[in-house]
Amino acid sequence: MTNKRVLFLVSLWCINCALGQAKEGYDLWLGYSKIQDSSISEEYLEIAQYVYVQEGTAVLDTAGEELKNGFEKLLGRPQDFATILTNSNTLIVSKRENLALNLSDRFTADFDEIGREGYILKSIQSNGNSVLILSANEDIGILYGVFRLLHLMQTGQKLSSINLVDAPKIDLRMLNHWDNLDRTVERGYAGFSIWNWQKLPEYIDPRYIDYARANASIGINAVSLTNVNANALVLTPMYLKKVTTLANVFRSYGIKVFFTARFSAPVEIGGLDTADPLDVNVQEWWNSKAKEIYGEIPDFGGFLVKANSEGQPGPQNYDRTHAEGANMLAKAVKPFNGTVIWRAFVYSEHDSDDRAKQAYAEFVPLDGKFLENVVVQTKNGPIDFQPREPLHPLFGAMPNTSQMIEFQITQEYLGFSTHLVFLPKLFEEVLDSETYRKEKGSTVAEVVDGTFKSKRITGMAGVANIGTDLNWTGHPFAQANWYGFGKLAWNPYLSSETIAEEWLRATYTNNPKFVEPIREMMLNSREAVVNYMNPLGLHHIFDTGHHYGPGPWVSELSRPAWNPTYYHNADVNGIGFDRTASGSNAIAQYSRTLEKIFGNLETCPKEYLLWFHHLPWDYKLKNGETLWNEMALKYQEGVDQVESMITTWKSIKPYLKRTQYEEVAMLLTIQLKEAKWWRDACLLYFQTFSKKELPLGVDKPSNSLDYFKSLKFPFAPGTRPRWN
Ligand code: BDP
Repeated sequence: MTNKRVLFLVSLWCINCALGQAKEGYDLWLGYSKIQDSSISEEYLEIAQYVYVQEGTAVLDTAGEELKNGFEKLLGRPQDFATILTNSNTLIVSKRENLALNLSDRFTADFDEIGREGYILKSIQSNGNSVLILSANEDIGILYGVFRLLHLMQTGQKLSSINLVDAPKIDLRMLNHWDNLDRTVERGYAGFSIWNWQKLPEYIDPRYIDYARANASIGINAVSLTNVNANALVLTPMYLKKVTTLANVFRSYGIKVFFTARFSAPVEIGGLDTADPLDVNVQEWWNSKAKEIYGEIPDFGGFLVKANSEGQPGPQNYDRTHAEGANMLAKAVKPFNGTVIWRAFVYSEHDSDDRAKQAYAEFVPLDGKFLENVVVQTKNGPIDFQPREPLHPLFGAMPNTSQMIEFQITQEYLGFSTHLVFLPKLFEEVLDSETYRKEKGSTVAEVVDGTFKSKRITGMAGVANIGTDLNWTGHPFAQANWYGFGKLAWNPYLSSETIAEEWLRATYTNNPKFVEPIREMMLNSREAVVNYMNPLGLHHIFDTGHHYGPGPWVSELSRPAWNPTYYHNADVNGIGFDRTASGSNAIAQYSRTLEKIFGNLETCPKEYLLWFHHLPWDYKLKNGETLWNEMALKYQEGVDQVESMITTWKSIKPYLKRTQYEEVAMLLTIQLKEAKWWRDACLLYFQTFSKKELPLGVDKPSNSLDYFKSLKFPFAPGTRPRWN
């Protein structure tokens, strides 16, 4: 072959590659590739000889279109949709009120159970025909049911004997975008914001529709569009028009729009000289702002507010409480059924008390003081979305307040969009955690879904990992975190294993030779990242500002709580944050049972050891290792786990397209490099205190501590300029 020809072929291959890659991942879990197993598609065709879909409202029409599109792709040919019921095998997609009486009466109990958003999917026999019924009380239930049906088909499930009744356990299932109006995304690692503010309201990017579809398919019913470090401009008429357009797009998918309200907006854009929540002019300003918004968006969800934390303005600027601030906004949106989501992620850099204690100290005294349409949104752990944290002590500690949980789907502290980390494993661990606020029924999931104490509003929010990247989330496996978040918000008792399996099958293939090993790899990936970043309860030892990579040595920032050294407290005597009675006594914020468990070295889970205790380097763990050795071995284990992820990924190469395979293979290479970086940098640094050799089995560091300290990343993505 001539050189020219080789060159030509190579470039052709590259172009093909690029084209393949360009599209890879955009469809998320909704690719609906044609069912290969003909016995399965024949079953589906047999069941749905006719399809009757109720039409007539925006949401029902969306459901019909989704069904058509899904059927066509999965079955490989367009399906006839009948407008009248026929006497043959039929799929009936119809609301309860539109079903024949004999059918709707048959399922009365189910209909009573599924509420506004649930659905039933049942296969029955009627006049010698088999009828598959998808029904719901409301339009949105039909849409959710359609997505479920398509998912079942996509994953090859039998429908002939299906008997399914499903409804969400949580009311507000919400994404929080930390998107700025200039389209940068705070802690975003997947490109720019998908909200094209400049071209809105006239230009409706088709992405908005695809985004809404994806969300509806996993039950997400609310989105907050803007960064919690808010810009008041979103409240101005120009931006409200843009928001209105988005709300109009999302409405057909059952999604409500919220945005963040900057507490000082009355001053910044309203011309007032105060934002004091007890000032009548301020109250009136917000009342009329709410009226203006609801005039444009009658189903506007409400405001999400970060106040008096990390420099954001809030009621405390005027010596008012969080409740007074939240209630003022709540009164403004109340006439329109709006909700105020008030964040409990509150700490002051001027407060020298343990940062882990500040939210509880601030909010518990306010229990019962918030108006009915206020929900307090609490992060899963008391510090800040670390690879592992114990549950936040606020869960179950505010029985008279609606309280929702906030997870972070974007991987600020878990390897950005480079590391493969399956977060539902983390979410599940938190949701399953016992608060012990009652004898039974007080896990975090039970607090969040209102089992613990019934609440006016229940909710779960996830900080979105979505951006303009072609595959939406940067890392293709980060899509699983968006997917899994939605699934758990719908049902917080689902297992991460089920979620991983569902996602893999919908996204890649049903082939068990692929699904089984990769499911295991996903399930282990979260523990791997904990091991190579923050083992044994270490936390917040990230490099400052951007949080990219290790920075346990950072100590020079002006406030103690901004410095990693504050969190690990390493010295020649040992390491860890003493949060027992001899230290900050943060354990006293938990129930008595948890206080005892965490406070006692005999019972404190190894995973939280250094979160709650400061221990000598040669402290003996239950497995016989010294603390120093165990820490070093854990760092090594994390690296080994990434090595074995790579081996697993190599083994499934035959089941994927080359581009799909290569993309993850390349990312795993970076993940391994960074896992080693974490191990080496942290161990070298902690070794300056422990003064001990690395135990057998731990690789020698590849570089010096000075080298690791010298690394600087001024352009790390997602950075927030002023805060660490
Ligand atoms: C931290 C982020 C910061 C956010 C803050 C928050 O580093 O960018 O503004 O949380 O949740 O995780 O308000």
